[in-house]
Amino acid sequence: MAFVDDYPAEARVTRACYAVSLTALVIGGLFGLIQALHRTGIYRDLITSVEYYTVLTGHGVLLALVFTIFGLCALYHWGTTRSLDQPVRYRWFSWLWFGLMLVGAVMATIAILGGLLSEVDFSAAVLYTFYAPLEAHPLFYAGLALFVVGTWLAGVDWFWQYFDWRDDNSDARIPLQTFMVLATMIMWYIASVSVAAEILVFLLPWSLGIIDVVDPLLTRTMFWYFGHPVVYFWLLPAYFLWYSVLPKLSGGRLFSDPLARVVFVLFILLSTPVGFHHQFLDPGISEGFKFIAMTNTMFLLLPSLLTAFTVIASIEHGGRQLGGEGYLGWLTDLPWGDGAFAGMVLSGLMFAAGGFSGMVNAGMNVNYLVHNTLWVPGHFHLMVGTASALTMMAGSYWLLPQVTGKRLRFRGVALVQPYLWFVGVTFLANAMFRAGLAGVPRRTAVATEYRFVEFQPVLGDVTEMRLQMGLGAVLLFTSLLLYLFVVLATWFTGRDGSIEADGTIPPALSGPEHAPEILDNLKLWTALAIVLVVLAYGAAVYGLVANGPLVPGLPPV
Ligand code: HAS
Ligand code: CU
Repeated sequence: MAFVDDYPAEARVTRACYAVSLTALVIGGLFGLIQALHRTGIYRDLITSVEYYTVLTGHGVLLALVFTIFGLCALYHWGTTRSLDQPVRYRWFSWLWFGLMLVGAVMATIAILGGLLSEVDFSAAVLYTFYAPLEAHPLFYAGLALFVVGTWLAGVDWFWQYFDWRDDNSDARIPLQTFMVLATMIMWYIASVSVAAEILVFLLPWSLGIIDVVDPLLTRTMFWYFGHPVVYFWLLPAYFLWYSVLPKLSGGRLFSDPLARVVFVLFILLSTPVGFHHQFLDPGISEGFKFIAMTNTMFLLLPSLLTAFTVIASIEHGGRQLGGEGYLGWLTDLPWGDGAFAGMVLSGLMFAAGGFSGMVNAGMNVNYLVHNTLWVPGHFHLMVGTASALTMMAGSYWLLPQVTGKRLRFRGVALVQPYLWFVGVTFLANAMFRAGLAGVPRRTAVATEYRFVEFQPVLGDVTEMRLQMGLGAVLLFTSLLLYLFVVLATWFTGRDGSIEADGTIPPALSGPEHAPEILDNLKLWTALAIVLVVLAYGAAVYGLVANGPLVPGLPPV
């Protein structure tokens, strides 16, 4: 039986999340294209330099927050239901969190779009990092607050499913997909509490005029406490697919279930006590705290390097099942002609490049070179813009048939799409990295009037880099349209009935019986994670609030 027949209510929620995610992808993607074309200098008149910041905010909020997080909800709602074989406790509750998130996202989007309309006098050009001293209309902050509360309730929904399952399965190991969902949500609760407090205690009252001033350094610190772990809220759904679906698509089985659990436990522990690596250049936070954050960040590479090992070992196993031989011969036997497989593996390759640029960012001294330059957008277009986004797209080629009951249409287009994305992001990110090293700033509405005379790139020139970014953006947007086409065609015109995607996932080569029981002790990992957070942040935050939470620190001398 297909998922949509067994769990029609859960499939409906999953589809609704996909619909919102897709809408955000299209609008946010269009904003990205406009910006990149503006930056080429040739199409600078598309928007004014003031509108640039509104468009940039819309691009960031719609893609990094709305597209990714609704995509996560779609995936995780399906994942817990499928792996526990357990319906949600209350159907209305799923629609409650979905509704809160949707209303919140719409409110924030309206506030942002206000910046493009001369008839209204509200705006929210505060960028997707939205900390003070930039100030947005209250609608923006209220929308974000609702959105975050919605995600918390989504987590409650999945925990309830797990508790209900546990009642009938007291001795069983947590199924791997559910384990990944619960671990992600524990990390998210620990991380997002500070952004909720930042919004509700400081930014919203400030923009409503209830309080006159806020301490920019404190609100930045509260943002970045959340701002690093949020990147794993985008990444872990991709890991969820790489660990559970990709091995099957490769023709094999997951190499090791215990290693996958270790990886997710490490993310619970280490995702949060690292936020200061975004503030290496902030005055007012002592070097010692920054040094601790740098060290923790280097430890945090471990789960991703373990993932590289486990996922590639699983793919190799699949390639060998399909007849591959020799050291590298298995590579050619993999199903490169399947869009879902190709999309995930191409994402993984780009993730490796993005991860290495993350190591560069994380070095305290090297960070001074790249911070606030185009290097950083180069890094994250490989990470959230490809590892997360392209994996989610590829995953939906496999998942949509299960939640709609329709056959995937236009498989050829679904195959070209990820390769086109791969080529597009190669142009975009490579040019961004080079431009960043040449000193070209990020988040700056510079078009042709800025001559960059003081920059001397080792190779090429800045004009050529900006053109390459424009070319990359055009290819990425074209790929996005192809994706949209396949999804809409499948959803609305796909043939009913036989669903070719078989939703079962084969057991791991080394199964959960080899995983020490302690790995499933989520209470223990939560407690340890909180201890690490207190150690990394306690004294630093005390220093920021000791003179009163609304008083800015002493100016740097
Ligand atoms: Fe980052 C800035 C450090 C990961 C996103 N990051 C950002 C920003 C974003 C972002 C959006 O330390 C900008 C924020 C802003 O607007 O200011 N980042 C890191 C480090 C990691 C890292 C150390 N980042 C991510 C992920 C993101 C993301 C994941 C989104 C999803 N990042 C930084 C730092 C900054 C920063 C500084 C501040 C910069 C500044 O100055 O502003 C690590 O987690 C990366 C670990 C990854 C690896 C790669 C392992 C390789 C694998 C390959 C598997 C291969 C497969 C395919 C599956 C070590 C797992 C193979 C197939 C075959 C067949 C061969
Ligand atoms: Cu970070």
